Amino acid sequence: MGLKEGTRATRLAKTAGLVGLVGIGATGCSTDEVLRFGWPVAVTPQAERMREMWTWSVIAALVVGVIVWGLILWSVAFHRKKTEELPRQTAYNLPLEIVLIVVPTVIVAVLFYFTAVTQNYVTKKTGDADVTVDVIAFQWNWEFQYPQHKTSEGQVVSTLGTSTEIPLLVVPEKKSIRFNLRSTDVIHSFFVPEFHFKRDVFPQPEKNNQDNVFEITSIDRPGAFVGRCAELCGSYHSVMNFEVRALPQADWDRYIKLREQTNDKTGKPYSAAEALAEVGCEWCSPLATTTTPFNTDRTAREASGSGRK
Ligand SMILES: [Cu+2]
Repeated sequence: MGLKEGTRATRLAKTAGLVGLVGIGATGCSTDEVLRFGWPVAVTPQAERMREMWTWSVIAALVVGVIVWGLILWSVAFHRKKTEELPRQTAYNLPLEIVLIVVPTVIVAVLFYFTAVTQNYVTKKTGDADVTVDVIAFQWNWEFQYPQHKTSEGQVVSTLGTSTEIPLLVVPEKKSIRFNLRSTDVIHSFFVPEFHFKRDVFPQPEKNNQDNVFEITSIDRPGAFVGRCAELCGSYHSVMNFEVRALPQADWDRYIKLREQTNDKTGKPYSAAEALAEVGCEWCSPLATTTTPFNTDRTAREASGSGRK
């Protein structure tokens, strides 16, 4: 490489570095945000493990990407056709070919190992979670039943969404929760972005040989999070939303106790909204606030999720 080519390479590297820095700086993202590569902040240990796996996978992909882009740019910049003479040929280069087989195989094996380990952790079931929620999905809404709790009328405590009211999935923070999923019609999908997890909700899961149970070991902080149906399920799929309210332990205890009692004002068991209003923490609004049928505004959702840290 001549002197002229050397200075040209330095200049090219400097420009590329500058463009990269400006590019990253212009996004206005914090280091933490950059390392999440677009994912929301995790609120369960399972979600955090998946986020770590995601971050390292993207870094591995970027390392491979940078090497490939570098080689392409290097060839484009310094190995353009100069003469009619054929450049040195490297076909049938056995050591090189071995490297090109071994390196990708190692990369795939490492990714496979960490995927399997993470997946086993995320789908692990203990069978003795603190709280059990039966999730019933139907066109186009959700019902959340708490089989461990009965109302004053002897029925299972349940929260049912309607065409005018988005259902609230109220759960305690820092407790393990078991979700049993079931659909009464077509296939839906239970998705809370902050859990980094979705699971299809099948009709007759036993008959369809589907694992309809998953557990989270904790929701790490109190907060309000949005939930969605993530499987196209018909005309009003896009409005099939719910919201999660993770309550501090004392608030949860009061909430679930209220739901087992009769509301003197109505003469009926407390509804989810009535019980939440009675518990009265200012951030856990008794009605859906961030999920309205056609509101897809992501900033509104984040404002709610960061309501309390
Ligand atoms: Cu659905």
